[in-house]
Amino acid sequence: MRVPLTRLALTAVLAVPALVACSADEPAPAGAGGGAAAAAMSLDAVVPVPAEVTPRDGAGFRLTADTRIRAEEAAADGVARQLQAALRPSTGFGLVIGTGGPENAITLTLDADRSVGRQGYELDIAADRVTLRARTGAGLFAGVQTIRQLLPPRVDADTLQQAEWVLPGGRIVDRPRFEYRGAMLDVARHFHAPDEIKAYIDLIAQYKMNHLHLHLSDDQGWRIEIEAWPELTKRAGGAGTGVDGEGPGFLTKQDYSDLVAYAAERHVTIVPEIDLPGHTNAALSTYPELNCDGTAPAPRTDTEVGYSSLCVSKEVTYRFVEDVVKEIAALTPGPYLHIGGDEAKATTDEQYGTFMKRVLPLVAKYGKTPVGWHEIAAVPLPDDAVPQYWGTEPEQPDTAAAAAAGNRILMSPANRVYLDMKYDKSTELGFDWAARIEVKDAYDWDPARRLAGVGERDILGVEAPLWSETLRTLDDIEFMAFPRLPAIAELAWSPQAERDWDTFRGRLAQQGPRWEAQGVNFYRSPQIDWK
Ligand code: NGO
Repeated sequence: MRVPLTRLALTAVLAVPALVACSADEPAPAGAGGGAAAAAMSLDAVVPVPAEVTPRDGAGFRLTADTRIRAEEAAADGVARQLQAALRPSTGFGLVIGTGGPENAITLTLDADRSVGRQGYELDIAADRVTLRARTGAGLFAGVQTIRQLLPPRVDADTLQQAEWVLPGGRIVDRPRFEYRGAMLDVARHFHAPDEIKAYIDLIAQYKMNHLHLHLSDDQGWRIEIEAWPELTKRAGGAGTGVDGEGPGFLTKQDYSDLVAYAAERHVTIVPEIDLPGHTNAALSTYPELNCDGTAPAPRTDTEVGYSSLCVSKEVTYRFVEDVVKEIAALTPGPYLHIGGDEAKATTDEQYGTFMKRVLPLVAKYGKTPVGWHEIAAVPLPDDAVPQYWGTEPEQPDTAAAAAAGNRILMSPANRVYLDMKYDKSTELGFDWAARIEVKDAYDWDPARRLAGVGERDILGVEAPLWSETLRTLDDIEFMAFPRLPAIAELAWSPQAERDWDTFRGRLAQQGPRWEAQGVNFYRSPQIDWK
């Protein structure tokens, strides 16, 4: 059942004093139950579960009005400000960023042991100080997400809260299993405005996801400004272009660059996708010359797939694709450019091969690494190309052959990680063509044992796509993503040996009050004992 909770309503609920369980000068013992504000979290309450957790008996670290944040290197400054901004509204503490001694301070420093790698961190929580070490800003940012989760859930409220702000004592050493942990948002079927995309970036980043793939074009709409082909967004981004005529809109280049910068501050890389050569009715209906017969088809807002294709035999097709790739590559500091390639059923295998043979090198020409849905593995691939497996079967020979040839694979098996699949038969939103996916289905599998011929070392990462045929609002997005997205984030970050459905259920339950504090609309799965 859908539980509609607006941000506003939740903020109001959280501000009610009756929910404040303990007085400010009477610290509650760590680990005690009771009021949401009373107990310190336990050191292993984190999602994704860290690689190594060593609790320490005795007092944790108590944040007070005098606690400072220290950034030992200039490069740690930005993350220090993010930590300050995350904790200030709810604690009401100034958390001044400065130098001075390490006592009663949270120190951020870039001198971590090499073993944490570029994305990992070490967190030491003692009674008199907290030390977060990493080798990069990304590692510090990941550690800050852990610190947030080790404070009482109401720390995530944006209004002043009364609570004991105690971090449990101990040490965490953490690093990701896979370097690429992603979410995908389809802004083509229904456009989602920059503010909604930013909200989603914040939500995924707190679970240490570091890529957001934007599906920018499809049969229904074209959602990114291309200067050389200006009618694309004028017509195919305009009124009536979302599924069922709802959800029109597009990103200007400025919007897109703002999103890229916003994401980068949160150590999230945007991966743009232009779906080619199929899923292109929006372009075909805008520019007649892209059709083999020179006639533009009517725009379409239904949810059929597999009927459209750019004309593979015309030169203008490759001028079009090159212009698009060039302009998008210029907006994209990240390494990847996704060229779709799925469900090109209106194209013969030979035409598909001809098309990809010309388009894959264009991505390289503009300095990017091509990603494509796994159908691209049917053609000869450059060494660095990344097929994204979205099937439901345990075998996909082309993808296995690509892995054997050294290409890295992005794992998105639709019956495990498609966030647009219904949870159960009562879910109003979404589809069920691949499966109904309850939280346990999303969590309880191993990416390295999912696809024949694709093992741990062949996998670049895991990505959770959210297609938007049935989604209208940010509330809809949140409802389909939570709680499955954190489950998939853990699958992609945590060592397989540390993952366990039973302990995950307990840790996930503790995220519920956090989402309530944040105003996130989530599915209260009956598989989880929500507090
Ligand atoms: C498929 C299809 C998309 C749909 C989605 C819906 C891929 C890669 N192509 O996934 O066009 O939106 O399913 O679940």
